[in-house]
Amino acid sequence: MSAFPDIETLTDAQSLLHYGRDWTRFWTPAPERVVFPRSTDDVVALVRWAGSSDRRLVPSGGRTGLSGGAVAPGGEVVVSLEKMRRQIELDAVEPSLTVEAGMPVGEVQRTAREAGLFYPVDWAAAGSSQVGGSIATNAGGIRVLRYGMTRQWVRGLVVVDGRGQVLRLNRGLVKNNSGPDLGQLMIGSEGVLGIITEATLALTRPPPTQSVLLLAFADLAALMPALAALQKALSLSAFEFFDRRSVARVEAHTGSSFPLAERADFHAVVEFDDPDGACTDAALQAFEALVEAGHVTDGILSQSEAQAAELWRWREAITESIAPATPYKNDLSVRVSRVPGFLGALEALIARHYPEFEVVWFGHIGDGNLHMNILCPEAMDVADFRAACDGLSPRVFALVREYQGSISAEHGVGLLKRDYLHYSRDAAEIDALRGLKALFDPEGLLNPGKLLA
Ligand code: 2HG
Ligand code: ZN
Repeated sequence: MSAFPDIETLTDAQSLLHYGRDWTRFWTPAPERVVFPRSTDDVVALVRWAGSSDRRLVPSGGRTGLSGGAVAPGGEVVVSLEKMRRQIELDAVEPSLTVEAGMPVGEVQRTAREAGLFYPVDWAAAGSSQVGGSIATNAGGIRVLRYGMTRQWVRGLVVVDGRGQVLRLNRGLVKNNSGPDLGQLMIGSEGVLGIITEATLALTRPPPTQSVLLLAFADLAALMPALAALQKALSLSAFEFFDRRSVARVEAHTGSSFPLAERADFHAVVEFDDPDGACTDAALQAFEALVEAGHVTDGILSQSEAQAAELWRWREAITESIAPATPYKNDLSVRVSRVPGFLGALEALIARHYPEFEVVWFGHIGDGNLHMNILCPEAMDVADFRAACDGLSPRVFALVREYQGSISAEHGVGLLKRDYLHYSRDAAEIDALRGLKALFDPEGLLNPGKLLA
């Protein structure tokens, strides 16, 4: 057994609780200790120590995950990257930014902005999430419609795998066709193959001023024709929908009142390029055409950046507004055009089997990604609620399979979805994933129990 390396460590109960969990609340955190490496070499030393002393490591970023991917429920050692948050290089020509993995994504966005550039991957928790975690979970967010997911923006990675090897992957290159891209394998691997310690992220030019339309739809079927029409008329950066219950929850939580006179079953926040108001007329025409076609019943167009931000709040504040009701989250995807049929089928399923459940629907409908949050009834014990939802999950995932979708569009598999992976990945794929695990982490030191059983 090798000696524990000289690395800052915490073992007090409060730290174990704080660093031992993410935003999920279904598992009790019970790590042995929390360690704070300051370099890639420190991480190598930790992996080697874990191998020789029968310890398991849970890589930990901002812990804003929603699938239990960063939870340490079984005496693991939490490896927090938060002390590794240095900027390594800003290259304004490429343009790209190389940072240590513990830098918050919000700081990447700010650094890019200050250099007259833009890091476009964005989601409500971006400010507190960290680069390493966002890559390990291939974070998506609200502008995937235009910019894609984190995967598209990673130009290079430094990873310490479960053998204690340092992999320097792609080294910031734009073009590199020298065989399969191992960096892409690490993206979305949820810390089971390696611990990301550095990343080179591509940046882009900032978009022009954005305007926002808040729309109320006549019915579910209206969503797709509206998306198609708006995509034709405008250059969209987001098309985010939410239902009537989302509005009620945000109103109750924030105390604001919904700005549309007409409250519908389904709404969307639609963001588009509008440099100096040049696209305002096109937006209004598209809106009127949608009203005439009977798809849209009401709407508002933002008149200022401040108002655009206010309209966005109706979408962005949903997660925090429903959090007190211990939501059981499902983050599902199907092909974009199949969303209305899929949502209708899910609603029918829940109404039939669990009529007492309140389900809040919202998500990135322009990407085919639905967030289905089942709220715990006030009178119900959380453990009973969890058990009931676990009973529902196989039925939900059977529908996902029928629609050839994914059981996790963006939140990852973690502990929450691990036992359901086979609903959206077939046996041959899961077998290949196990092969990768055996290759990069033969002793199973990294993030045990996540993604793969
Ligand atoms: C979002 O889209 C996040 O706001 C969170 O992915 C979704 O709370 C959720 O279910
Ligand atoms: Zn989301």
